[in-house]
Amino acid sequence: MTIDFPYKLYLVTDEKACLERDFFWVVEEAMKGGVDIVQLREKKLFLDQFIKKAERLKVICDEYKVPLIINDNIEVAKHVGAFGVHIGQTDTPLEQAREILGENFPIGLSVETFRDLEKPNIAEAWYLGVSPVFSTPTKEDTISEWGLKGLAQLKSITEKKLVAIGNVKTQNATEIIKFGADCLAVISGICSAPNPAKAAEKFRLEIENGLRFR
Ligand code: TZP
Ligand code: MG
Repeated sequence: MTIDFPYKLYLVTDEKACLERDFFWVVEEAMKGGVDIVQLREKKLFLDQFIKKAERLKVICDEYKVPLIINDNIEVAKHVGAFGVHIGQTDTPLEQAREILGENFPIGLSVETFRDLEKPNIAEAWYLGVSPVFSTPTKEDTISEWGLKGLAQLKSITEKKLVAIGNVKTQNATEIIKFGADCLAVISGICSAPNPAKAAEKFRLEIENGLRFR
């Protein structure tokens, strides 16, 4: 997998986290503020609704030239012509996803433990989601967290780009970058912010700060 991963601020969507505001407005504001990659993450929608939402989001992402990634669902990703998919350790296995999607389709993969890195075909991953870097109320079924030390260790053993997710806030963003994350993935820090565009701008600044130490 040799597709470039130059992205720095990754919005992972969650309708609930948007706090009654229009979902598409929140995502668009986030892109105006500097989000440069978006993942549609839907756990409860029926397939037809999932596809409709993905199609509408794709139009907006295309306007901003921001790649759209679909969480978990390979069929939806293919159907709407998404840029890529993101899979976790309990989703379709990477090798199977690769077989379905073909050689050059970007597939992001979450890793939760060092053991996940030993699995065959890890080389097939487009990037690694460091999941969770910190535990978070947004996702309650995680068992442990990588922490900054774990993140730094990961960085030292893999060449893959690392996307940190889990309680990533503007307050800890610089630190997470300093410890080895190449990109920050955020749900509530942007979706629930009073001003999602401003929040994204602040994240971009903090990321730039962190990169100066690398
Ligand atoms: N995977 C690991 S943590 C997480 C996901 C989807 C949730 C991140 O949400 P937040 O609100 O940015 O902590
Ligand atoms: Mg998943």
